[in-house]
Amino acid sequence: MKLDWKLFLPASVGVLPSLALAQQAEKPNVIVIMADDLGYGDLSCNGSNTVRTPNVERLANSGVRFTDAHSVAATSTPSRYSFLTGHYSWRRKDTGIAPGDAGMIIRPEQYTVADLFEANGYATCAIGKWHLGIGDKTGEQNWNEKITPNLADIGFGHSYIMAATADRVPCVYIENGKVANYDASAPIEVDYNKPFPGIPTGKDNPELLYNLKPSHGHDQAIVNGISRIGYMKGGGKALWKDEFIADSIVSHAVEFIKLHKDEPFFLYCATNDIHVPRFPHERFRGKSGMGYRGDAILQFDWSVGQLLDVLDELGLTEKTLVVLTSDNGPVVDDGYKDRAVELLGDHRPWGPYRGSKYSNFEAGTRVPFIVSWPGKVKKGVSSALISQIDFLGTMAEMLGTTLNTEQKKDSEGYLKSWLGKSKKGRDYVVESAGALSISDGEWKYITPNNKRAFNPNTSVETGNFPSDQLYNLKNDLSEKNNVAGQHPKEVQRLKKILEREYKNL
Ligand code: NG6
Ligand code: CA
Repeated sequence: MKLDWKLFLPASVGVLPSLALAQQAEKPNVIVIMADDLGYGDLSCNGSNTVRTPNVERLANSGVRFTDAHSVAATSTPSRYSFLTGHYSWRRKDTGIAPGDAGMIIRPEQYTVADLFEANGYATCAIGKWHLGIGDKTGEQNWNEKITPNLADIGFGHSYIMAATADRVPCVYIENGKVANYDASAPIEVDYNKPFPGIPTGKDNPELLYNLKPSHGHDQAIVNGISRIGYMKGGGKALWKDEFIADSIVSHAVEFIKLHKDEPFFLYCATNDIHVPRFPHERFRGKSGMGYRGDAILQFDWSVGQLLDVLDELGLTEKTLVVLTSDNGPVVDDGYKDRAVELLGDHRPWGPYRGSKYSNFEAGTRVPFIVSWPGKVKKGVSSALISQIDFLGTMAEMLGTTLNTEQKKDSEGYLKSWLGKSKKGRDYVVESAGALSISDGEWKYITPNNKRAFNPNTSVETGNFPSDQLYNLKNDLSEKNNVAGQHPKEVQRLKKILEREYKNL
């Protein structure tokens, strides 16, 4: 049963379309293409000349490409939580990188952007990487039956998802709460604590890893000749094959679009690319010259092209707002020996920025961001400071729906900026990667902490430091000079805003 979030709110604060807004409201189809770990510099439209992404370029040419857009966090679960709910993930302790058997993190009573679209008469759908848990309690799902609560309880009328990531069990797709292609002859069991007796693992049976071997971690369950995080038993014909994941996601997305071509729809299409294990289809292999990481970028670009093609084919391009972004910054070695480091050459996944995924430095959260809506956007490049936290608020603004304080919490409407009609974005963005940081576009402040500054496995500069860090992004884009000592007033000013945000004032 879908719990009604309205029941948890005082009677006076339901969704009320404001009259003035409702009159201007428009209901384009909305497609979000959420890439995984795709860096700002992984796209040719963002200036890379070491990789070609023509389909993303095609989207950028029909829309606004942002140069200062941010995810809320530098890893997937907290980033996506904020994107879909408009609440800062750092307000909750349980939004860290989720295991594949995590219980549903967004609870049915919480308002989501899918609820917003559903309430506005949209057909809603989530396809691909989820990573926000499913079922009531961590570790207690019965993967052989319908799992509840599931995405239908938070506004997604249809869903076809991977529970977490491709490197985490269970390695099956879940369609509307049930394992897709379920194979009754191979019941599924998942355990994140101990191996199943008699079932090989990457650690004990490296000879079975015929597709990819781990470089660090990822030595537990073996599926499709690749070892993963977590233990798993069974699955049979429901188990995915990594080389077909992009095709599966695209074909389900295209099917949804075709089915709902005559009504407004919201499609959250979260690609598996370019997260590890990178194991693209053979038609992309060897095509980038950078190994599977680069090939996965080409596969991502192809996926984008497929979605744009079907919109063209159905005459929906002008009626569809597309947002393309990434959940966090890039990482080169994220745990598999896929030769990404060796073959990187001159490619700079992080673009001109310092850091990467997991990092408080800019590249952790300064993500690719394109908004296209032909005829409605002012095409071009925008340096407006924007954040994914505002997706909910901005869509509500577009639809003419007034959200109450609890629903939108941290999310504001920036429709004019998102459509390229205003150069002005947010006054500041708040980001998290272990520590909290804040940037107003010129000054960036990172809170002190005692965590490690460098991860030797991933070669990530985390941006952690035991005292205040302040960078001037206008003349030090790559955050080389900590000027906190020279500018105590700026430090105090940004600290104050952060404290105010933290207390939610
Ligand atoms: C890390 C994994 C990494 C990736 C990440 C989540 C290891 C050693 N590393 O713990 O491979 O899965 O979690 O990435 O296990 S994210 O993009 O989904 O946040
Ligand atoms: Ca990610």
